[in-house]
This record gives sequence, C-alpha cells and structure tokens, in this order.
Amino acid sequence: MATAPQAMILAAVAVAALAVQLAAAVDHPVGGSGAWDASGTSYNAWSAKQAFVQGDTMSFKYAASHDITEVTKAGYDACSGANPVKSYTGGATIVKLAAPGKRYFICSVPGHCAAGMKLEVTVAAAAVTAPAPGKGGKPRHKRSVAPTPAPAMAAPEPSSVPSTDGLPTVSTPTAAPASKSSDAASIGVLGAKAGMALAVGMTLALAI
Ligand SMILES: [Cu+2]
Repeated sequence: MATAPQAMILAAVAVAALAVQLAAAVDHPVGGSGAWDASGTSYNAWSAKQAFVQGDTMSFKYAASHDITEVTKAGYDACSGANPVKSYTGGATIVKLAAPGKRYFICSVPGHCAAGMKLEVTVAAAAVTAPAPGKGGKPRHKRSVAPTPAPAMAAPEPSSVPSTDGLPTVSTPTAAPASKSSDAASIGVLGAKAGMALAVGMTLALAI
C-alpha cells in the first residue's frame, strides 16, 4: 500500500506524463499510408478526418513523376502551380505544419491535380498549457485559457502629512475596505478547480 507521499509523487508523475503526451507533435502520413500519387486517393477526405495541430508534420512518399507544390488558395482552386509558395521534390518529404491556419498542396505535373493530387490542410493552434484533466472532449484542440487570478486586495498605505512644525505625522488607517463578494467567489472557484485536479491526479496514481 502506498504511503501518502508516494501517492503524491505518483500523482504528479501521472499528470506530467499526460501533459507531455498531449503536447507531443504527431506525424500524419499523407492519405494514411504516406503515398502521394494519382491513384484516386481522396486526400481531402483523409485530411478532413485528421486533427492537425501546430508543430505536427505531414509526410509524403512519391515517385519521380510527381512533385509536391505548395500553393495559395487561388493556385489550389485553379490547380495551378505557376506561382508556388514552395516546391518539394525527391520522393520523400516531411512538411512541418509550424503555424496555425490553412495550407494547400498540389502536384504541379499537368493533369495530376485535376486527377486528385490536391490537398487542403487546416492546422489548429497548439495549446499553450495542458488543459485541466477531467474535462473530457478533445483536449488537444481546446485552447487553454488560464484563469485570471483575483486581484490582490490592496492594503491601504499610511499617508504622511507634513505638520506645521516640519516633522511628518503618520496617520494610521482606520478601517480596511470591505471585501468584494465577486473576488471571494473567484477565489472559491479557483480553489475548487485545484481540488478537482488534485483529486483526479490522486485517482490516477491509485489506479497504477
Ligand atoms: Cu503528380
């Protein structure tokens, strides 16, 4: 049976491991197998099912009769590689999806884009912080919003008032301002969230 400190360490390790897993970049072999060709694969049907996140990569394997041409939306819509954003050749290419937003890829060999060698990718922004466990859903694609800490209660400072004889007289503050109920409420919510996160971590640790 684990003692309390051991359980705490296990909980911390479990939560840290989860955070690392959530942040890890993923490679997406294009079309599922990585094959970039004109065999009729619907790259956009594949792309629609992928969860591309900023920092992920996409890998292509292709014959010398093909290329990868990254284009603008206009180039994509027109199946035209005349004004490429970037061209890739060589048969094995890994494209890093470094920024969130849309990316467009075609094969610039005449007829190949029209035959299906076109791909539109939507890259989601990476979460800055790991989401709190226990919320469910797809945490990788949730943008984490850090809770805003309640503003610290400013203590009234003693004010110095010069007296008539030249020596400063320190006046003592009489009463502290009444606590605002909204601040107290946010602190309560934050405390409850922290408690829930800890409870989930402990459960994970005990389950190991
Ligand atoms: Cu081609």
